[in-house]
Amino acid sequence: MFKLLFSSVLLTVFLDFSSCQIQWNDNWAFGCDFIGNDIGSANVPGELCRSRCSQTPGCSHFIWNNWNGGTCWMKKGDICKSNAIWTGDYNTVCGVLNECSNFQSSNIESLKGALLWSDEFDSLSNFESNWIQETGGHGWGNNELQYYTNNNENIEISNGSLTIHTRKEWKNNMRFTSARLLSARKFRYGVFEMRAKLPFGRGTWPAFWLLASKRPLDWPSDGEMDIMEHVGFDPNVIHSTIHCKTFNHMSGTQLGKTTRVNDVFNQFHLYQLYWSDKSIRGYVDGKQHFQYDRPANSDSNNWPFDNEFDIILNTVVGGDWGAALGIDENIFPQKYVIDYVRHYAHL
Ligand SMILES: [Ca+2]
Repeated sequence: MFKLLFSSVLLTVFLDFSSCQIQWNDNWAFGCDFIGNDIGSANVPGELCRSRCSQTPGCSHFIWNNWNGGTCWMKKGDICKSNAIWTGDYNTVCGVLNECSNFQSSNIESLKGALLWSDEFDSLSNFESNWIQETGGHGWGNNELQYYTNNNENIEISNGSLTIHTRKEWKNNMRFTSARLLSARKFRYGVFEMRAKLPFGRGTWPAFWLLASKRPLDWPSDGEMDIMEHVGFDPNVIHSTIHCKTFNHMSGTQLGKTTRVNDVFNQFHLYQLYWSDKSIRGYVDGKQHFQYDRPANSDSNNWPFDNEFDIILNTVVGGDWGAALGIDENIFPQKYVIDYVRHYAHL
């Protein structure tokens, strides 16, 4: 959820043009050219390009068909959608993260153990004991534009669901109101699952994430695991990301993946995370799209993920990432409808 400096994030795709197979160097592709393959059809109507992408030296034969401040979308052969990192040098292009090729997906159901905790959102008293309703409007480290309240107008428990209502209304000098829920319980490891429908529109930024419980928090060193983030200007694209001292967006090194989902607004989808002392894996609807394994030389810089974490549910309005393409003020009010949040042991 902490996002800064997205204007400097680029994706470049390296391809072996002779076979149209990606040559992988660890998680990064290399071999930069793409000749004789028509990828024009990969362009998704209505998505955005950033001219700078197509100007990257040495990589003129591909099309940047989407740039959204951290994610590009390209579809050809085994290439899917990926986060990418720009090293800061226009002449030093990076690569598409190894997402589809050579990716050994695991079955989340086979990794689920006993159900340890859940909130099915069918009881107001359970809800009130399970969640801390964080309030305030100080921008939350991201220049966010909402004031979080604990009012019924922003938080509703009804029909077995939690709804976070995000509204266009002034509150304590902030232009919007919304809600942010912090789990009362602390978690270490397991399988986390949320079934939800997301708010719609440019400027919204709903999330389901885990943040280190430690206070005072030393971010990013204490760690963050974003199970689901969605920015309204890039509809139906789900981001799963980890941050720690070694890998975080402050230095452009955060590790994450994205996946395109059919209609996150009107349909419930499952957003899932597997977290053990060896691996962190992100899933949507049971399909894995992200993995970060404990490094062989793990330390607190690259693996702060043995401590307790809190679950956070919230909808941001604006923010450095969410408002990267402005805010459509005509979309409000918006709903983030959550059927349940569950925590299982992991196998
Ligand atoms: Ca429910």
